[in-house]
Amino acid sequence: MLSAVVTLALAELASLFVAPASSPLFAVGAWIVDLTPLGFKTWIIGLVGTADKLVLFICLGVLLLVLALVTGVAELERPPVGTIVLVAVAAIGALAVVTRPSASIVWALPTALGAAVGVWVLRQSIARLRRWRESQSTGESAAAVAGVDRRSFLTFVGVGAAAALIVGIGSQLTSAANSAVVTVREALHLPKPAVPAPSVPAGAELDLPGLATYVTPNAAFYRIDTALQVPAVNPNDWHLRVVGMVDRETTLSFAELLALPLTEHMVTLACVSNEVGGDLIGNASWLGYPIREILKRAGPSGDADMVLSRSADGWTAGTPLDVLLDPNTDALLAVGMNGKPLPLEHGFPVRMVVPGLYGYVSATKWVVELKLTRFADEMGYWTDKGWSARGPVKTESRIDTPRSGAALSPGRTAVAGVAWAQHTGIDRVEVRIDGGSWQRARLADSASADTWRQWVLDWDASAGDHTIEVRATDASGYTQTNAEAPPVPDGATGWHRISVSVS
Ligand SMILES: Nc1nc2c(c(=O)[nH]1)N[C@H]1C(S)=C(S)[C@@H](COP(=O)(O)O)O[C@H]1N2
Ligand SMILES: [Mo]
Repeated sequence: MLSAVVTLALAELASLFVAPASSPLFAVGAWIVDLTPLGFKTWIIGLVGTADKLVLFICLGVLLLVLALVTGVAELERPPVGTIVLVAVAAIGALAVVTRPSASIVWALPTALGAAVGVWVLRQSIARLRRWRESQSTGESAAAVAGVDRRSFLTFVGVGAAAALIVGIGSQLTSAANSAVVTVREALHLPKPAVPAPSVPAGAELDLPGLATYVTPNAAFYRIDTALQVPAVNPNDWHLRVVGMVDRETTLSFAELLALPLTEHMVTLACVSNEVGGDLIGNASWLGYPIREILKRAGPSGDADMVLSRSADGWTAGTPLDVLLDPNTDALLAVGMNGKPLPLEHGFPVRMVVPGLYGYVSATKWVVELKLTRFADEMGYWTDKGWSARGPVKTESRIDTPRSGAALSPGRTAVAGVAWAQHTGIDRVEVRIDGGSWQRARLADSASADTWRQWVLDWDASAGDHTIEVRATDASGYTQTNAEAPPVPDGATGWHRISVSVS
């Protein structure tokens, strides 16, 4: 176990100097995610939700512990089998690293260095263990020698483990907190928008306890992505390439992007994986440049119907070209979120935000390439994994307060929540108690049709157990269906329903 920890710690340390993504632990994690059959992945995520990455690393840790035990016992009983096992496991790690998107062969160095020292530690500690065992079994020179050999082994292991843990944890903290990108982000001043967002009407925020705030603070904004390590993209090195079916390929640097007249626009972003009543949705003000203007510079071919956007870590989304070119849709290449540069986990330095489409087909974080292509020719990351190629956001509503299962006192109770139909707008929200008649809730204001709206209904709660249901109707006249569908393949449907007891 000591040599396993030493191997990993040194690989972490070396990866700070080579590339953050050259850490074998994270590369193997990403590999496992890629190789896990879809059905199993969906089942696990259904069980543990957004704790999936934590669960992955715990499983990886247990697997490594078992492999380490095998290595140690094998080296003690049948040398050099342990060494061979360690080198083989490290070789798998190195292979995982060099097959990551945009990896180079140099990325294998941290794993190789870690494994080399790991093997040395393995042999040293096993030699000491063996000496201790032999001095015990021969018994001739009495307990004194055995005591010396025992101390020699335990000191080596103890000091080695402490050093490895300090190096490993220190490297992790360094890569997380002290990375150049964090520093650059903190020093960054975003320009004022040339087209500021219309001020949020005072009536947009009902300010009720338990109700999601109209604007979601950055720190509370849901996060969904496939990145085990947040990609570190330095804005000074960032370029967006527009390629594929275009008249002329173009590139844009971060400085060029910031010099353009930026627009600010409030958009509610939603995840297709959101269950009815779920919280994978948030509303923020985004600062950015219209994607349509960037595309126009490159001159998209009339035959193209999709933009395949790609992130620094190789993730892709396929967005309908007509949505991106629509002059009435503020699809942005965003640099700011609620007045701050994008947080690292939300796509720093640049991401896409497209009103009306689920994130998996539109909201590429750490975006570095837009490729004009056709739905018939290419597909985004989730499209061959059971999700549909197109993902317009479905009209939905959610009850935030009271919470399901709440114990209430009789009398006036605010039933409140949010409803959304991005880019169409919410027209009406209705609530019914115990399957009775639908009652119209009071709608709060909103900045535009691209955001959710809060709603509230005053309910005179009587003693007993009650069911509360909600449904929304959007500006196109469509009323939410009660037919229940799971998130796969294009978003959940059904009415959000909660139970409360009043006494
Ligand atoms: N690079 C990258 N961008 C991505 C994803 C991803 O996995 N990788 N996930 C998408 C999905 S599925 C959603 S719902 C949104 C979530 O954005 P957020 O994490 O900022 O809330 O990001 C999108 N952009
Ligand atoms: Mo998503």
